[in-house]
Amino acid sequence: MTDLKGALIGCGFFAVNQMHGWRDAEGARIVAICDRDPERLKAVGDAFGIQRRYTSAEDLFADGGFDFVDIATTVGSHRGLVEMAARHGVATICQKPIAPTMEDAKAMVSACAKSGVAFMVHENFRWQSPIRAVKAAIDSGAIGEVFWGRVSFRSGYDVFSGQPYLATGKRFIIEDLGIHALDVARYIFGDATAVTARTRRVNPAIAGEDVATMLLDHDGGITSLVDCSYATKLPIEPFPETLMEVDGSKGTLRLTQGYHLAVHSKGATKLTNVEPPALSWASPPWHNIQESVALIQQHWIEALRAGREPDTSGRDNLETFALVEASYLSAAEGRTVSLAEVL
Ligand code: NAD
Ligand code: 89Y
Repeated sequence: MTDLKGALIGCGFFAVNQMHGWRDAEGARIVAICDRDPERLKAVGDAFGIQRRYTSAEDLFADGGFDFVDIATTVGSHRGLVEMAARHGVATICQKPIAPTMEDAKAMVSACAKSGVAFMVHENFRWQSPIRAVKAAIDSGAIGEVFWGRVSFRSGYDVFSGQPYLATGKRFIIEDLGIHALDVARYIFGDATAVTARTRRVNPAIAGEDVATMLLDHDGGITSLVDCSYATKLPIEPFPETLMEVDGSKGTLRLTQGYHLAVHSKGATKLTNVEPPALSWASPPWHNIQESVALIQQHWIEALRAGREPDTSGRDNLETFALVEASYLSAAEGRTVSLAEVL
């Protein structure tokens, strides 16, 4: 079977991981790249040997010659670029967060649906192998019926040096990182119906909130706590590990720092090391995230070939983005917000 051909827009900080992932992927390759910054375009083009280079997305789509586009720009450009791809009938992947507002996010999903093109949000944390291991342990029935859970990401890592824009936005941790933890909560515990959130800014040098705590009511009656912080200085820095606690009717599960998974059931505890492999191009401590980039890309290739909706399709991601919107609204108004209010 011939490889799917892809184009990547946005050759910045994170796109390098995506380019590595595509280089290793089976069944797809990147044939063209685009960035409005000529220096970034050259750096990525030279590093990955891509000859077709564009500083304008319009020109890229006008020339065509690819089956899908991978949009790795920051949030402000997502809607315009996804709608452009839909107009050209090109299947689309877009980085998280899908959009700055729910109105934009819905318009993007609708544009792709109207054009009949596949649309996936690059929501990769649920593809991390430790998170997959948690899901597999729950699905095995070992801890029985789940009634409570926690998804926790607490760190003091300096994310601002690599991603300076994170320090300047009115919104920070929920939109940037909490969005992943909220998606993991949906993936593990099911869709949520309501959120109660509290936020706080500890670091005076940034504009947005760097601490958030969210209480979720899930459809099936599970209660979960999703908490994230970039103001937490621990003796051993855990970035970028997502930790989990799950209580079930027959046992418990704990994913603790250092990628240790403990499943306690029937009076015995099974300990497993679920550290993801460091791929050849990995740069620890990012290897956890980097592996999930490769896995979500492989999922996209399989879904596109099979004509199946990807797990983190735009449609699915509206539910995750609704949790972001509901969390900000809840924190601003000091009340519980029903997801129906923001969807
Ligand atoms: P960045 O600012 O380093 O890179 C973005 C690039 O896009 C820049 O080079 C910019 O010139 C280019 N660009 C912007 N608008 C464009 C347009 N209209 N046409 C062509 N080029 C354009 O940003 P980043 O840190 O690489 O983040 C990109 C996205 O990736 C963000 O949405 C961020 O949230 C996301 N991200 C995801 C993960 C993850 O694990 N999924 C991790 C980090 C960042
Ligand atoms: O942008 C963020 C993401 O998606 O994963 C980690 C990150 O790079 C910094 O919070």
